[in-house]
Amino acid sequence: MTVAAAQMGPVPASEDRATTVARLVGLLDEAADQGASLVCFTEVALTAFFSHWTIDDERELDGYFERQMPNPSVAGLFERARARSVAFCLGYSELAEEDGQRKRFNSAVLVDRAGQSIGHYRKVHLPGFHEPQEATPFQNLEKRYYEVGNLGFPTFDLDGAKVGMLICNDRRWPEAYRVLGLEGVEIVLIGYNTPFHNPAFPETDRLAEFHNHLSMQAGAYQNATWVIGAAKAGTEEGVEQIAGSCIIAPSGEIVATATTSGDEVVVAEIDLQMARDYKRHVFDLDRNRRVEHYGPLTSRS
Ligand code: ING
Repeated sequence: MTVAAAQMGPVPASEDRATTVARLVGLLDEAADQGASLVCFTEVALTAFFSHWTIDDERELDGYFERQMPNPSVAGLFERARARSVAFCLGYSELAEEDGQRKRFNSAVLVDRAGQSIGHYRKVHLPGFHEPQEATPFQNLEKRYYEVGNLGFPTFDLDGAKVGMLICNDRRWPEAYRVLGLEGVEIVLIGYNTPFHNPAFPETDRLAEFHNHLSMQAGAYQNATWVIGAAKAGTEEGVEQIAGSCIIAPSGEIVATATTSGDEVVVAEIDLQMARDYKRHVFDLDRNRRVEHYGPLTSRS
């Protein structure tokens, strides 16, 4: 099948949803024109990555969240996808009502080629802090604005492929891929908003792009799966974010990558059989894993 990573340039805090959704529709059209039947959009694709600054007013914060998915502001994207018969994954900030409580998640939805939502994921690994940090050029307040996802790491059947979703920091954690790998995942869709600069550990800034690809290439190879990574790139509200959107094979090889830090579609034809071959001939998890020795992985943090 032909798949695409739909990289976005910055989404200014001042940009209205209609403008942003029009950008997403344009990227979907461009991917469909190149034969793609699955498009991976980025994390928090509908707004600026507001976790990079302090918001004290709850109503202002609510403005960055979606109460339903789909909803009128994104209907155009769902309709266009159905018209072009293209499935997609979309990252967004979710304001849910659960057990009579408002809960906020950094979420992603998987939509099939008929425009129906068939998958839902809520980011588990929230980096950063709950309290604003002193003397840093920007914040990461995901622990302040979002709760830890409560849907686990599910997989979904899409056009004969087993598909899973991760979000940003999740891609740095081998456990996240492995749960999907145990389900036989064949395509992992990952959106990310990643600054070049880590205020707490600036020595690693020069490696931001290397660590991005390293994490996803390792996840792909070690779980014999295709990985599609889609960035929100460029300088958004003063924060310079890496690009590097890419499509990675179960061999760990990057088969296609972005060459800009703006809105860009990265397309590749992938063969699911390659994932099945790596599962069978390299890892064969059922035959080779020794779970009797892995206890600490789930009993110690
Ligand atoms: N952003 C970053 C990411 O994991 C980060 C945060 C950057 C953590 C670099 C550690 C090192 O790509 C999000 N949104 O998770």
